[in-house]
Amino acid sequence: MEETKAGLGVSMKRKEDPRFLTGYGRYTDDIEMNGMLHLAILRSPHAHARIVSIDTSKAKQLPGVAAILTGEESLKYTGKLATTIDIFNKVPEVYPIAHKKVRFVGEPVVIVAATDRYIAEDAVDLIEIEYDVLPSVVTIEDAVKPTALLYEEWGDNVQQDWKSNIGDVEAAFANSAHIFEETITHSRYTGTPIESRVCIADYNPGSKKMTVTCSTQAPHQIRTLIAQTLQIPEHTIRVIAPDIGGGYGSKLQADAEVIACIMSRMLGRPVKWTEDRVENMLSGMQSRDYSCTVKIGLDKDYIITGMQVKLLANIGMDGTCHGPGTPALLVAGVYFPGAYKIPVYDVEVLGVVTNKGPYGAHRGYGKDIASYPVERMMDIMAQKLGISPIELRMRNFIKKDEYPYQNIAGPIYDSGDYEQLMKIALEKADYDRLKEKQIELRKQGIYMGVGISAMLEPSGAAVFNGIFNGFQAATVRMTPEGDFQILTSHQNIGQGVETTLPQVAANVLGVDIQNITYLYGDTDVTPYGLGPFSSRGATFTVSAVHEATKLLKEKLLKIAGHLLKVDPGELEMVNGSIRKTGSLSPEESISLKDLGNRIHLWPGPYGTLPEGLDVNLECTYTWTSPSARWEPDEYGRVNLYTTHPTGVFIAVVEVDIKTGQVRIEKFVCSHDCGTIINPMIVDGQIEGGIAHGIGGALMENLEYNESGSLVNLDFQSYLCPTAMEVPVIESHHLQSPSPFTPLGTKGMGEGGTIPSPAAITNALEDALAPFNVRVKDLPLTPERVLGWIKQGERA
Ligand code: MCN
Repeated sequence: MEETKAGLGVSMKRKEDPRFLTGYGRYTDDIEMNGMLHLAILRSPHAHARIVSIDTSKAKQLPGVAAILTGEESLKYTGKLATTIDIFNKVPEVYPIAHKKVRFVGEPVVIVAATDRYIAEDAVDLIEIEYDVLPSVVTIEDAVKPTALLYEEWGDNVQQDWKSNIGDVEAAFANSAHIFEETITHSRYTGTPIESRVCIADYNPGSKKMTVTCSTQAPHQIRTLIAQTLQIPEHTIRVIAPDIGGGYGSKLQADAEVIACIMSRMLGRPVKWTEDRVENMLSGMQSRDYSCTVKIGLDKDYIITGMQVKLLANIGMDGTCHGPGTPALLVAGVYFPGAYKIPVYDVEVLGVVTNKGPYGAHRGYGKDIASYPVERMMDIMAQKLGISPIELRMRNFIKKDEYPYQNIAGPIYDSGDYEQLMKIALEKADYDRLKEKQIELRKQGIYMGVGISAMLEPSGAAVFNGIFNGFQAATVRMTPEGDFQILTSHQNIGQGVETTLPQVAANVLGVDIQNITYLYGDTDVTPYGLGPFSSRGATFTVSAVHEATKLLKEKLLKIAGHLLKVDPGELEMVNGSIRKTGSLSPEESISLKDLGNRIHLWPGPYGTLPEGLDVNLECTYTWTSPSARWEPDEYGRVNLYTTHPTGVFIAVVEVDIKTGQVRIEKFVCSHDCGTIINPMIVDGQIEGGIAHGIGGALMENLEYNESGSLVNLDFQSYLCPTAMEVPVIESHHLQSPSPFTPLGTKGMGEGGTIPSPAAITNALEDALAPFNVRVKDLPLTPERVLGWIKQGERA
């Protein structure tokens, strides 16, 4: 039976937008409950210190204070924080509330519950704590020396140390015509969702059930983590996630959420915790912050002979329990080869703990780490060889007919065509004209540059909680009125799934998406699943919805065939009806409304349904990745991602050499995420992703001082890009369907962020070529740019 294509490839306006744009979005903080208490968290002012004593007596006297809990006292109610992801790393013993020792400025030390937030904050001010301050470990160098140990039992500060080598890299370098080596660094930055984290925990002492309403990307993950941390049965916890104001990976953890549960269980009352912006900056998920040494050999034709990478990352006080951070380094470790054919590969990944804040997911999750150093190297090598960076990339790209392609480190790339993407991007950006214009402008003292970066976005990952989880379930049901509901665990975090998932079902059912509702955000209602991270939606969730809808359609056709006395194989579903293919006769057609109504409310005739067919109009399908593989192959390699979108991004910048100001004139990208469901949403995702990349490249930087205090804690000192800094972004699409998903779709929500810092940096070096500028660090602030112009350090 032919499926209609009505739902796919159509730029439908987002169904969810009217409620967001008119102020009717309902967020956790909008919820008030009878008898609800409010939490304030006393956080450590020191990066590293022993807790000597805590005196809460004065705070307890304050009218309105209901309870005060220290870390030591909390051990009656909680175990250590459960691990979000645990692969090839040490797991520290960290608790929701610190006891004995604090390890970062902002770590929770004492919790106050009071009748309102003001009283709770006043009580926090009355708590007296004596600390024995310890030397702080702030930089990678401090950690390696080591200046002090964060977890004494480890004997060092290394949380992750992973190596892999395939082939003899030294021999490859010995036989190379050219060898290049650079150390490339990236600053620390964070996701900054508009809505910070909020949680209401409501323990019912009668039913012994905990209802947790919170701003999370992944309700089921949070439920599992809370159950494991509090060591209570998971079925006694219900997690509800209302509308959420962005996630970007920073809403996957359960730490303060666990604290809210402890307080509610202690008090038998609902409690609310609303994170303020300072708390979000201090203890939200931080990312990047690495130094990466890349060595690449080329033969006489500039073909890569081998690659060696040593990645050293500052993962703060923890990268496994507060958030799923540390394994991002492993993702980088296997994806440095990127868009290129690398015959010999040697990689070492080292993640060291320091007294900076927790390390977690942030749009890109290690694929950005893999991209930036290598895409910078491509330009640096081309500059040094005096050849075009386009030519160098074209010679080394994986070719279209080589897919599915196994990257030397293990991942299996599904499909793509980098050469074509490069041609499209160059043509659409009018590259040759831009380079001519660059020469003309330089004569006028205007420094414009063009930078290229190839994009690879592994999407659809399959790991959580130390286990392989390569599946996603979806339920699709028909209502008595003949409309449809889709249920999955995939949270709407602003990426448009209330529209695109109905489009996927509409494509199978041939109905309008207005007749299909997407339900999510309640663990008591939806099937178990991991939610949106690693852009797994268009890989896992879309595939599960597609298959579940097909099952339901098959059932509906069988029932309709029975009613109409027509073989189901001769029926079609069009415009809200099932009819004999091509027939206009009312006797040979039944509307979905009539069908749904009769089956649900008027079941009489269905006693005569064919054997084996029930009247339950609800189908669930669990889709499993056909390519993700947890068992290592003979070289110890695994394949954790299912699909691999590709692209070529071109940034055009202008640099004011008097002020050092970098202005991005435009971004042009060619992009391939396989079959596109909604081109308008995909374009919006690319734009949002590029805005994130612009932030990291130009302005966002979590600045820690020598004693480990974060100094820029608000949006006046921590700058995020606004409409002023985000230029016109043009996206052009190629569609190489993935052979690993039923519709050929690939996830793409992080793809804008991954390549843009390298495109911008390459453009800046191109603009400032006459000054021999070599970029040393991000972000590209005016002060730094002016310094580099003065130094002119390009070798
Ligand atoms: N899509 C499509 N066709 C494709 C691929 C995707 O139409 N071939 C659509 C999808 O159906 C979905 C959107 O594009 O509506 C993004 O899909 P996908 O790439 O599958 O990503 P997820 O749904 O898994 O969302 C997660 C992803 C990630 S990992 C981060 S981080 C992120 C992001 O999406 N955070 C976001 N986009 C965000 N957008 C907003 N507004 N806010 C965030 O916090």
